[in-house]
Amino acid sequence: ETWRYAFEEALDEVQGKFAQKFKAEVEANSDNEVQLFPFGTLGESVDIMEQAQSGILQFVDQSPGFTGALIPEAQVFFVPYLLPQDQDQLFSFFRNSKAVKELFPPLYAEQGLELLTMFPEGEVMMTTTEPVRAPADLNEVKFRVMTNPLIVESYQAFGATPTPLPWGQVYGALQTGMIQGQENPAFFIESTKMYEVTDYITRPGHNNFTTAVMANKDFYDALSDEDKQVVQNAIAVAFDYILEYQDGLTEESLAKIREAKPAMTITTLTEEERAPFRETAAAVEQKYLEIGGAQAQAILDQMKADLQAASESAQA
Ligand code: 6CS
Repeated sequence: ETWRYAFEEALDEVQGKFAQKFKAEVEANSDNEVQLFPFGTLGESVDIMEQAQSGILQFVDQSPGFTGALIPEAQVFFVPYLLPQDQDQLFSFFRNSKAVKELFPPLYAEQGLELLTMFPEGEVMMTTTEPVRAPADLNEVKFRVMTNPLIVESYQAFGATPTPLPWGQVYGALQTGMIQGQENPAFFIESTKMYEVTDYITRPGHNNFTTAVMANKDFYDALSDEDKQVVQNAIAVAFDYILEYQDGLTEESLAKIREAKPAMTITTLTEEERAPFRETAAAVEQKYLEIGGAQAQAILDQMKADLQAASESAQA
C-alpha cells in the first residue's frame, strides 16, 4: 500500500528529516510505500490537517501552534516558560510525558486522529525589525504568531500586537511591513531566510517549538497488528533520530545566519531582562485554564508533574 504523509516544513528541515526517517523505516520493514508531501505541495498547515482528518492523507505533522485551534487543550504549549530550556530535561519530558502519551491521545482521537508522537524542534527566538530587550520594545510591533488564541494572549501579555497568520504569508508580510516580527527556532529562521526581512534575533528563552505526528484514525485502526507495529517502530526510530539530529543544530544555524548576514544582531536576554516576560506566565496559564477546553486543568497538572519528573531525572 501507498501511505501519504504531509508535513509543515521542507524536506531538509526538522519535520522533513523526521518524515524521511519514518519513510525509510517503514519501507525497510514492510511492503508499504510512504509518499512525502513537504510544505507547500498540498497547502497550508490547516489544509493538510483537514486532508488527514478526511482520510485523503494517512499521516500528517501539524504543530500545536495550529492544532490548538482544533483541540484547545493543545494550546498548553504556548504558556511561556513552561517547557525547560535545558535540553536533557526537555528531551526526557518528551520521552516520558504521561500528558503526551496518555492524556492527549483521546483528545486527538475525538478529531479522528491517532496521535503517534510529539517532539521538540528547538528554542523559539524572536526575529524583528527593531531591537527587543524589554516588553516595551514590542509596543506597537505587529508580531506574527501561529493561529491559536493562547499564543495571541501570550504575545499580548508580552506587549506586542499579535497577528495570527499561516506560515506561507510570513515572509511577504515582513517584506511589505505588514508585520515587524515573528518567532521560530533558529534552524527555521535560517532555512527560510527570515534574516533577509528582519535585523534582530532575540532569545527570551520562553519556549521550545513543539510538533506532533498523527495518523488518520480510521486508517490506523484498520491496519493489521503487524502494520501497526511497523508504524510504531518507525515512529520510535524517527523520534530518537530527530533528537540526536538537533544536537548542536541551534548554534550551527545561528552561525550560518551570521555568515549570511554579518549585520544581524543576535541577543540572548539576561535573566534580569527575561524577568518581565516571565512574569506574564501566570496570567497566560490562567487564560489557558479558561480557554483550553474541558481537559485543560488535567493536562496542565499532568504536564507540570511530567516536567518535575524530567527535571529530577536529568539531575540524577
Ligand atoms: O511558524 C510556523 O508556522 C512554522 N514553524 C515551524 C518551525 N514549523 C512549521 C510551522 O508552520
